[in-house]
Amino acid sequence: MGDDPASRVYVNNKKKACEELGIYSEEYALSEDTSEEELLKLIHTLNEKRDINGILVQLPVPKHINEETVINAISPKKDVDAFHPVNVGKIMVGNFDFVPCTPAGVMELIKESGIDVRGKECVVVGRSNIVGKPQAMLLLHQNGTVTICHSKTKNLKEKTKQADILVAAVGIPNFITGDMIKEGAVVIDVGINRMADKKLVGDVEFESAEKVASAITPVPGGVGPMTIAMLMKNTVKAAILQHELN
Ligand code: L34
Repeated sequence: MGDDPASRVYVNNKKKACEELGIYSEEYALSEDTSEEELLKLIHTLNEKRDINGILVQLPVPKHINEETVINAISPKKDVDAFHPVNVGKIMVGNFDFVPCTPAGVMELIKESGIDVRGKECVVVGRSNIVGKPQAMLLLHQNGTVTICHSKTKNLKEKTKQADILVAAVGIPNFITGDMIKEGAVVIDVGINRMADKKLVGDVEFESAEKVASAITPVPGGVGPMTIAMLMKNTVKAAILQHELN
């Protein structure tokens, strides 16, 4: 909804990924002033449509829309973002169908890099419902020792310095600097901050961080594309599950 330029880029990337994979997709670009009622009506229609297996409302939504109401309206079976409370609960329990795309992408990067999470000190900076909280849970499921830090955390540097695996998801450009990172740590940068000159910058100051990290993700070209890959994975899974259930 609306015309957030970042959302435009992300949604276009998602549509492109669908095309490349042969996943049928529909976009409903609703104007900024669309009512919540209208949005909910559309979601209900899509919930019932048999040829639609996944539904995603790109966030953020305009201020007059209650994000929670919208998320709750999506059928948990089609909730490829895994934002619905039913899916959030399943993630907490550890028996889940869908994994939220960004944290799932982070886990995939860790796995593909041959990094074992078991017993490692994992520090997640940021506690959003979309990234920080589910990220901590996924790391915990892999037997990491997880600390969640946020804006009220005291002595943040002391905490981040402990991390074998550091995930930055605060949304503040260059917030994590090299001096906050332990030698040899794995640093994963979830932040995508658009600077005045249009340049994309992560939450990690790459130049100082790469000198101490054993592995680090860039922005752009790091977690962002993984988010999209995981959305595709969830969508295929949704289709399989729905065909088995129907
Ligand atoms: N409902 N809302 C819902 N689901 C999501 O999973 C998202 N998210 C976040 C914002 N709102 C959402 C995304 O899709 C962030 N996000 C996202 C998706 C794709 C990319 C970044 C964030 C991405 O493609 N990043 C590219 C560069 C993009 C650019 O040029 O701006 C990269 O290389 O990081």
